[in-house]
Amino acid sequence: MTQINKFIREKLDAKSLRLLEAVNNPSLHAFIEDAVRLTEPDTIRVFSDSAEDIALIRQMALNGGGEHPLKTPGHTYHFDGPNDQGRDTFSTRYLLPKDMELGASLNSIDRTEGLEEVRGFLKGSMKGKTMLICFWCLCPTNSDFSISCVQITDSPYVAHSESILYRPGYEQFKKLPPDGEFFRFLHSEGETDENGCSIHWQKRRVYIDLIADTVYSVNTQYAGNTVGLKKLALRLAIQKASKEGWLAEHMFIMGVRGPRNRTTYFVGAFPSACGKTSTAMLPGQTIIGDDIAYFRKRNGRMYCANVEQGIFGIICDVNPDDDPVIYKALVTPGEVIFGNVLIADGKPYWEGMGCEIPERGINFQGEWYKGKKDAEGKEIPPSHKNARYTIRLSALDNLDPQADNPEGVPIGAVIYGGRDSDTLVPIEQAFNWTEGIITKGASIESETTAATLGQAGVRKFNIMANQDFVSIPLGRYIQNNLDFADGVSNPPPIFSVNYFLRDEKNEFLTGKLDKMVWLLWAERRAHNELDAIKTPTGWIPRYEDLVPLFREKLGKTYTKEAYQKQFTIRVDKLIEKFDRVEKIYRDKVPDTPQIVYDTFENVRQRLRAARRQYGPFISPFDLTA
Ligand code: GTP
Ligand code: SPV
Ligand code: MN
Repeated sequence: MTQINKFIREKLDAKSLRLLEAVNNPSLHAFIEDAVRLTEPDTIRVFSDSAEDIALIRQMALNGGGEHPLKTPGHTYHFDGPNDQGRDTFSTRYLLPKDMELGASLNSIDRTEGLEEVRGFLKGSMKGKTMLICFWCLCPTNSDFSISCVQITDSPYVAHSESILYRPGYEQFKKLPPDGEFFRFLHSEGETDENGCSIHWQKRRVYIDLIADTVYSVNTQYAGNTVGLKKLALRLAIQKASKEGWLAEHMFIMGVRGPRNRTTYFVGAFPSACGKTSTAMLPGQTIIGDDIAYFRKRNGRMYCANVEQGIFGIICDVNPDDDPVIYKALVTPGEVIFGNVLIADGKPYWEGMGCEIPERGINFQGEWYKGKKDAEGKEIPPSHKNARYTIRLSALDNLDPQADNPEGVPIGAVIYGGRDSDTLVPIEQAFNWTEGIITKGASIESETTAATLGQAGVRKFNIMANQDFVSIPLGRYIQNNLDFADGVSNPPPIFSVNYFLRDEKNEFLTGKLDKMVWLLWAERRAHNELDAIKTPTGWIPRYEDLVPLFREKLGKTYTKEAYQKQFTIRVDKLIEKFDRVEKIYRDKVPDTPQIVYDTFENVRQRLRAARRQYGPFISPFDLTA
């Protein structure tokens, strides 16, 4: 039994003391002691994995801890302040020691200076409050994927979110050797206003200490800035993975159903608010995860596991037609947290839900009525574009039976997507792993969304859709992805997808459920069951292979005109894209592997040759001929 320092003991109830004493880990105790001295809570509560403790966290969230009940049993709602509605990529920084180099494209601050600043903001931040200490696990427990974590927070909402999103980790933590590695998260919402929202959002900081596996987060509540195990842990995991030879990715994992009841596991990376959840929740398929995946190699095969056990998903345009599976889960009794939606009469409402929205209610900025304007004269929407729900995967009908397998599942195909209005076709298969990683993953550009603070709709480079979370030099990150296929006898095919292509009238060229057809086509390609059309940048579907999929799976007639518009190769746009991306590597990524430049040049040469033969727009029908 570990001796707990007297000044901490005095703040603990008997059960919490017992739980802490049972963990024999000096660095855990040192981390807690430091956090207590720094934030000065009145009381401290420690939670185990028991159902009783998990229920208590939820109860604390409802007793003034950031959540309120709704009419549907199990449903609650939470608001983040008007200036705290997305990830703050500006104030999220790596604490950079003097001898570490991350390159110009990663946001950092000198470690000594940053620690002083963030710890200054945390000083005394829990006075008069209860500190919660929770233990969770990234990925299934008892697996080579598992990483133990401790979260310290003064927000029961944050702890409750984690209890939904992550596997309990107290028992596993007890089994860690005394010098075992674990991730540490310290969060304080700071002072809050009458609505329970952080007042000092201008002093919001999320600082990542890579050498101590610790993340500090202060004066914020939005889960992307506070829930340690989500994107804060992803940043720590990418560095750990790089040292140990595995990968940590911003990816969903799903089972795609092929012919003869076959299941092929797909992983897919899309920037925030660009389609991971909507893809993983496609009707008729099964979900394993929707946001973060770890990859490991075993016996010449690639495996992946879901880091989470829940979804923190966007609740905008979720309706019975476009997202039937998600919609059903959100109107069924059970544990759901609704964040930043409109509340009226004890019910949640959001934009694009497919029914009438009340003209009054409360939302993220307080009382709301239709036509209400903000300080800048802009009309306030009823629910925020980045409003979110938090739900356990076990509440869904479409959970894959392998979701909690500690071995993970074999990776059958990889897809990379982005919000691209004018360049990429809806789906294309790369010629091989190396070209796929470089021309699909490492070349993603995507228009920004409400998931991060700042202007939306700006085209931005986003390597593997993981740009915001990469914590190693980008060149090394690409090399790690390339090397991951070493020793793999048959690496999975890599595809690019684009759900956001528009026509000259700015209308989307594809419907929201069309992605099912692209995936089912890719599933057959992964098993070498269909031929495809060769373009300068990869393989695209033949018209005749898509027609039956549209008819059988979506009950739609797929016209030649639609196909031609969607799959026309926009040669000049593609050349411009690779020019833009190459410039970023040349200007900002000094450790870019030479093969990246060579591949860009090869692909551009193929594009130029095709332009000479066919002109700047190539119809897919011309290529078949
Ligand atoms: P994060 O949770 O932020 O990582 O996002 P995500 O990648 O899981 O994004 P999600 O699937 O929730 O989609 C985000 C937005 O894209 C939603 O508002 C969807 O309605 C919209 N969306 C998804 N698929 C399509 C599509 O095929 N077409 C169009 N036009 N919009 C789509
Ligand atoms: C994202 O922004 O990619 C999300 C939501 O998945 S957050 O929790 O903010 O990271
Ligand atoms: Mn995400």
